[in-house]
Amino acid sequence: MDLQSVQDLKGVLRSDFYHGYATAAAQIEGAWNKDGKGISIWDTFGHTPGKVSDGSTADDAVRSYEFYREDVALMKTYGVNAYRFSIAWSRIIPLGGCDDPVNEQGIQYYSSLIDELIRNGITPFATLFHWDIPQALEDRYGGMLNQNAYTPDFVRYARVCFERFGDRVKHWITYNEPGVYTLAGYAAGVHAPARSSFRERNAEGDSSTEPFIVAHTELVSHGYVSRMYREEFQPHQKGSIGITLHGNWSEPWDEEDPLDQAAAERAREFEISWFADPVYKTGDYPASMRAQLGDRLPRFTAEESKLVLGSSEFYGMNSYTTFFVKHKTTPPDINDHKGNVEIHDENRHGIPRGEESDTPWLRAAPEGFRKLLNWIYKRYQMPIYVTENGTTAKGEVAPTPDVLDDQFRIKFFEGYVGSALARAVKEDGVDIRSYFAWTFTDNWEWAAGYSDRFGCTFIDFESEEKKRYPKQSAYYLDKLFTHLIREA
Ligand code: GBH
Repeated sequence: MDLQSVQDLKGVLRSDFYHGYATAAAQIEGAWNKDGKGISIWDTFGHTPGKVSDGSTADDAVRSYEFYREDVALMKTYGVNAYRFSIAWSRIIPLGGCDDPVNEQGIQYYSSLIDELIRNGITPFATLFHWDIPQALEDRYGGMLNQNAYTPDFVRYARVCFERFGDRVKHWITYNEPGVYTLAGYAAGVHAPARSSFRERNAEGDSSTEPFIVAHTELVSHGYVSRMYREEFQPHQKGSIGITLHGNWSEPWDEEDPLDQAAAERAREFEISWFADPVYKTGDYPASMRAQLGDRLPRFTAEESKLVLGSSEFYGMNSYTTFFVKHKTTPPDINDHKGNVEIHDENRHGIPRGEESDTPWLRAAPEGFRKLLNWIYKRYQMPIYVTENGTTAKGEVAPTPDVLDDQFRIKFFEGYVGSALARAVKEDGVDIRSYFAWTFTDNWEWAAGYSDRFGCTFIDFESEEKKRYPKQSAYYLDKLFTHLIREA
């Protein structure tokens, strides 16, 4: 666990750099129907047989709803100065709608969590939406498929959060990975609300249209919430507001082939610029998407475009891995949302995209992360807040000394933070202001259930109290950031 490879990087990160862990309410809280909480689409999903690979639900998850004080104390021993959590909409407004009642017990929970963080010198970053829309809104009008009905409900929910927490929360994120929400939920149909064109999997849905409609709703409603915050709250609360986008690095399969280079750029645009161009660059979708999707891609009205462009005060970035991308010679499938490309694990020379984790899509590829930081910074010219990055590791099944000494994860962080991120700042001049590791503890990894362990803390899910066991990577990150961050 030495810092050999980063010796030359002492103090390269700004003295006010934020580092800590990111989590999501539905993955950690448990208490799914306690203290007045309404059910979310993820409660429904977890309770539907056959949806989650290990058959589990998030009913208890890691019980952070009860153990948040102990968790903050543990986090403090990990040396963090910030924590990114999400608020469960259905705890705040159980039925979700703009005329539905507020649940004071839900408010109380987040208020106590925020106080506990601040008492411990940990800066709260709050995400309003990390995929858990109240089920009642899905039932009432189809959730985000209905932009006009949905938008006032999301705006009112955000208003309640700003009113009740904004005196203490100064970093707001409207949406976590709007692209993953829509693609996994409405294109692949493997996440809630489980809609797609594929009838063997989902009873309803249309993968060729719905993902683009839902994405449009997310962008426009984000725009309204951001405007409200900046007009009504920011002048006295003095916080900032933005959105967090997902994105992996797309590397050409054959780096010499202009068609593969173009395919990789197109893949980045479909994955990232779909959201980032409207918000940071043009107020519209990328031309490559319009060319392939035509009228299936919604159009921004002039008013929407103006609202969305400039609506995020920083670039919230989640990234995990790299893929090789090869051009196709056949026309795009109606359900394609990746830019009509082939995705590969190896490039033309047979070089793999990275070392395998315990999660099929995720391979350790720090160099791709550095390239992506550069690509985003160059295209969008915004300060970057890395809001998620992390990994699973093979063989983490019990809290044995070997497993807790998680060298694979340590090596992952050494590469992604110690090499890629710190060098992107020092040598490439990228403006990076935070790093949140995914994640604090093992948790409920959505449709993968409890099998994919992303935590820097091992959880014994069999035990009643979901016992926590620190992994060495948590202490490594502490040492690493102490070294990298400039002293004030
Ligand atoms: C993030 O999504 C989420 O914000 C977080 O909640 C989650 O726990 C974390 O990452 C780890 O997964 O199975 O081949 O169809 C990351 C983006 C998008 C990655 C969906 C996995 C499914 C690929 N994820 N993707 S596949």
